[in-house]
Amino acid sequence: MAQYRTFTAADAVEYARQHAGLADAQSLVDAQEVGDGNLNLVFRIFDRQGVSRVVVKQALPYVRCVGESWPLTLDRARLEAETLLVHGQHCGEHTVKILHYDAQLAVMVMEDLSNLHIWRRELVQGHYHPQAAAQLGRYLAQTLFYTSDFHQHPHEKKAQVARFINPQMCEITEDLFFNDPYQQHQRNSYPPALEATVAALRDDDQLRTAVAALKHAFFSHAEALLHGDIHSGSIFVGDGQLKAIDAEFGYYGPIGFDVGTAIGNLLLNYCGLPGLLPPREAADAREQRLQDVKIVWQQFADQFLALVAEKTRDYALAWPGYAAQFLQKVLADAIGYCGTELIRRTVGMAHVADLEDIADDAMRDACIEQAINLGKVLILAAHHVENIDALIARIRQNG
Ligand code: SR1
Ligand code: MG
Repeated sequence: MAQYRTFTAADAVEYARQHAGLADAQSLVDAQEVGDGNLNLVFRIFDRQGVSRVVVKQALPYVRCVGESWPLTLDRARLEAETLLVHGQHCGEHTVKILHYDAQLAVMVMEDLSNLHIWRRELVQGHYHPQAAAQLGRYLAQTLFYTSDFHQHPHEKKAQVARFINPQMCEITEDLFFNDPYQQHQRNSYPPALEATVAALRDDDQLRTAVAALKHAFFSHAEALLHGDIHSGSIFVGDGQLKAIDAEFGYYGPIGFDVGTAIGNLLLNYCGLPGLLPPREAADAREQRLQDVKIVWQQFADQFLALVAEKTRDYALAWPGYAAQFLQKVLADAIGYCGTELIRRTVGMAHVADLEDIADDAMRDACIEQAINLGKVLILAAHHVENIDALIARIRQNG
């Protein structure tokens, strides 16, 4: 069994030659490290013609963007590969293909997606991909239904919950989403001009109670195998396609967390657009984002309900009307988690280009403040929003 070592570019090429399953494996000659996320090494592997053929991703034993002072489990590579393999079984068209993985080396070989684009970069540049929202809704419905109690046998479900226990990665989310932004913490980072806005989060009793409930559900509601970090930087789009990547935060958690994270990142873009694009284009793109939010939810909910009607195996959960009631709870959860994503991406340590790329300081601060305030409104209103149209109306009122 190979012992862990950090890959060089040459190691990555050799590994891809051995494990990518390519008929012309020896034509792989070069690697470029392209990882721009917070955690891992990512190599694109090229053949003699300079064509990018596969991707080799390796987990480092620490958080890349911080360094060795923040150690992090290598088991996240296994969890990522296995989450993507399960999601690929249930929604192959929207999940990156894993060709090989090795838990000891914390490495995986994946299909090359360089014909597609990271969705966040497209949204920041004002490039619209009209198919993406519906496809994301489908990915969420398929992966979350088939791994839930609506479909899995109770014994199998419990075995899967155990297989995907992911304490260290969950702890990052538990801290970054639900703790840091609501206290003074050295990891936080936000414009000094917004000190009063951020201090108000710490002092808001109703908000803190609602955030506690969201964290409690994140700890304890093992509803389905989540992606766990399904933001627009974890999604490739283009050519009429959408593919989810980067599932190292995968675990059994509340379905609304994935739905809320996805919607939250569309709303981060919505908040940033006035600072990213000229006024007219920004206004049009903001309307598109609101439509995207609506489509993600509707596709998710319609397809989840259809799957329940057709394929639910559990006698009690198949009772007519139960699934609709459950989805009402998922909507409330999703709105709450969406709010926490808006706040943690603006006040906490991990920021997004949708706001950071705004060149004008005053405009950037104004957009960030809007995102914080919208996040707060959504967390507080989550249980009082009846349906997706009411959610869109709330967003319009507050943004
Ligand atoms: C320390 S990791 C910070 C963030 O980066 C990842 O992409 C996750 O979103 C995590 O919360
Ligand atoms: Mg990631």
